[in-house]
Amino acid sequence: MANLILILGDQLSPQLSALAKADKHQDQVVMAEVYDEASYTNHHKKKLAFIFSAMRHFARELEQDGWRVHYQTYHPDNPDKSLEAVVARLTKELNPDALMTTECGEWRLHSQICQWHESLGIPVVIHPDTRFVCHKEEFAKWAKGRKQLRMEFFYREMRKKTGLLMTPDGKPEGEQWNFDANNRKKWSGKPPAPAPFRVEPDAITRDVLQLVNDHFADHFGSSDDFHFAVTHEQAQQALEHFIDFALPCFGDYQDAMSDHEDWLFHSILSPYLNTGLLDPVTTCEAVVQAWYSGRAPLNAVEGFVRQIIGWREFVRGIYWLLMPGYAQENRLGNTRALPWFYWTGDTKMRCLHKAIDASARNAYAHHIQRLMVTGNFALLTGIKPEDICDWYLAVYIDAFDWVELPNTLGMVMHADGGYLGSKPYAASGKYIQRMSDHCQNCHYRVQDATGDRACPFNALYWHFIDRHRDDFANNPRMTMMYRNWDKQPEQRRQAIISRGEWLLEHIEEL
Ligand code: FAD
Ligand code: DLZ
Repeated sequence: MANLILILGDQLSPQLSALAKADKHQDQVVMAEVYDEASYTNHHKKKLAFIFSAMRHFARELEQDGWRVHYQTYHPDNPDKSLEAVVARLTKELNPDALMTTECGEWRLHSQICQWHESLGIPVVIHPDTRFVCHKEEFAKWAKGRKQLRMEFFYREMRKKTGLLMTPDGKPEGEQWNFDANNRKKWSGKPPAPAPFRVEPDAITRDVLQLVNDHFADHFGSSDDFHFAVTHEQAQQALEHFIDFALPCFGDYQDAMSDHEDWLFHSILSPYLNTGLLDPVTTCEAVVQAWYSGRAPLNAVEGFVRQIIGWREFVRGIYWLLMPGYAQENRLGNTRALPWFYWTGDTKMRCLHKAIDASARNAYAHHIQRLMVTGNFALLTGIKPEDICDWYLAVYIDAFDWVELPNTLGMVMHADGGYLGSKPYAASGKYIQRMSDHCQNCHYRVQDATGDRACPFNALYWHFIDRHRDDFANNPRMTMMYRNWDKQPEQRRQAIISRGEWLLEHIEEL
């Protein structure tokens, strides 16, 4: 036997570099559902079901394509509880020349795999992950010597590199790089939001759902009504569904939130992009084609492309540039534990209840719910970065450390001192009122900052601004906030701070 080819649960791409280098007539693929990967966080039940089912479907596709695949299905009594144990046993049994794999998407496992040659006693060859536009080294080169890293400038480089939305003479289509200013409409129910793409579970997915319910019953969320794609073909259909039904309004309502609709006009493609069921560049190409053929406006198409070749690549670059130290960052010195209602949704704050409830049912909440509701509350109340990062890693179907950590620790918590955002995304209840209809159905009154029924976001916002004066008062993008705060009569400021103190002391009761 020649080599073992290890494929991880988020590496389900036929073009995976480790496969491209392998010989299907000699080498043997290894895939394994293992306890260690299934339990490093309290993964949502739907996330576990999605990954296991997609892994099983991919293993079957590889076999149909002529590969020999050793596949371990999950069972709590399996003696091999880690990927290393599975590979070690096969190394003893099959005596391969080497283990080949593609670089892993997170530091935890990557640093383990880098040591495996010692325990296995054979070479471990790690191929680069070619499923991203920007390689790690290229990002490091781009970042070198820059005082500040800004997504917008990185994004322009990626537009030039891919040619996406570029004219033949090298200019951005529409004569603008970024149409974000057009993407901030409130949604009032019209046009109606499309139903999300659905796949009814087949026999493999039904088996996996049973397994998850039997062995991971204590994990977060519900496995009911599982409807995610689990194959490349289905993921491609999900992309087409998005282009046909949601993309035309994606830009306009990208920042909107609704009391009645979980998915709005979002693509719900992140689980497929992050596990290899969809390729990011071909996905963007299909979306750009919709603009060229007049099926979607430029603000929607540019906004979508920016999220993928801009934000998605940018956060990955930052992750690999700054790990492992990045995960320890806590520049705002937060110490508060995550309130229990993040796990139950049991809070009178309507926007938080809705975002957490959707997360528990769907293993999904859209970006603005993550950033401006659950994220904003964690920022304002000073939750420990490790607690809130672990929550996001657990509850979302698309959550993998390389993308979750920079978004949470950097973009939301500003715990990295500003790598991901030039100012914290802190907002009062006014923002939530402007972008949603949650406040109409809330126990609290968004127009009030003090009093028992005042929206907690209001006093917490000013409390945050006040207590972090040393951190932000010199930030030019925050000057206006400090000016507004300092203009308030002393008595009012005192009342708001007292309300803020009370809220922080009674956080579990909100
Ligand atoms: P759409 O709104 O349709 O956007 C299209 C695509 O753009 C997404 O599928 C995604 O691939 C990409 N994208 C958009 N924004 C970002 C971003 N900020 N970073 C990276 N990619 C982006 N995304 C993840 O894929 N995994 C995570 O674990 C994750 N954790 C997050 C945690 C927090 C606190 C925040 C604020 C954002 C997080 N995001 C994460 C980014 C974003 O919220 C999700 O990618 C998006 O909500 C997925 O839904 P969608 O596919 O419908 O996205
Ligand atoms: C997330 C995940 C889960 C839940 N289970 C497995 C598994 O059993 N086997 C596996 O190979 N991969 C799994 N994964 C994905 C890995 O944790 C993933 O490769 C890392 O998070 C790196 O991004």
